[in-house]
Amino acid sequence: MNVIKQAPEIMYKNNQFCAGCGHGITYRLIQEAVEELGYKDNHITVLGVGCSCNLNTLTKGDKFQCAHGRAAAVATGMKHTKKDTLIFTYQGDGDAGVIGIAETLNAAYRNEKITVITVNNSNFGMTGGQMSWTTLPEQITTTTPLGRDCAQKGYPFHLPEMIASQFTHVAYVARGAVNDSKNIRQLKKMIKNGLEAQVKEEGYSLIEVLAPCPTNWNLSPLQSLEWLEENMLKEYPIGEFKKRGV
Ligand SMILES: Cc1ncc(C[n+]2csc(CCOP(=O)(O)OP(=O)(O)O)c2C)c(N)n1
Ligand code: SF4
Repeated sequence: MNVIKQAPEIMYKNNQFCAGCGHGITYRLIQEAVEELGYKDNHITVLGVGCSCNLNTLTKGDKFQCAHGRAAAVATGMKHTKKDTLIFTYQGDGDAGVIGIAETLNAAYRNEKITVITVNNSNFGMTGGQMSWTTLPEQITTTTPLGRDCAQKGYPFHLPEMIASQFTHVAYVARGAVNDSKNIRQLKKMIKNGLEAQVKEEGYSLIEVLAPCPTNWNLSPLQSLEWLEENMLKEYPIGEFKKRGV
């Protein structure tokens, strides 16, 4: 039988994500883009803390596990010493936004030639589904059991829009989603664009990925995709907020 398509060589075939989790498909797209750009043996995944840590057992490629929130600073240091290596962070929304916002913004402000990839599943997945800045209004989490009351607990946070509007010199900013095949194909292009912007030394790039977390949403994998489409896509529109070369 002819092989039409297979997982990137540098991925292990097993993973430790929950059924229906969006992390696995996201990281597969990243690794496909890395291989297509010719960086299979010359890249470093800079890992945040959260369910993203499961990548420690998912990829054979080089990776570095940071303290919570510090990935953009670590990636910056790496890039300054290894200019020819493709260096990207892989972080949750809690990691890149809530706890790591200083690092994420400082790297964008300086237009560091790194790529930040952050998975927005609207909660702190690894620690049991607590509220994140990205939690939707009225969304039930373990720390908002009656639903997020924004007047008391703040409003949803839009990281790509913030970076693109405040740091207009950065190279590329986008938000994609993994809820259906059309969006998955579009996300792959976004990820490749962001990584290519780094390869061509255009500057900082950031891609946010809307992804399901069935375990903490208390939904089945299928219901999670529907919930993402009906709720998250409205609050967090997908698209390119800073295109390359503009
Ligand atoms: C300094 C510090 N504070 C808190 C924690 C606990 N902690 C571990 S993962 C996590 C949240 C991760 O959420 P997110 O970044 O959204 O990733 P997800 O697990 O949802 O993919 C927290 C608060 C920690 N490890 N270190
Ligand atoms: S808790 Fe959520 S984010 Fe973490 S592996 Fe499970 S589904 Fe994925």
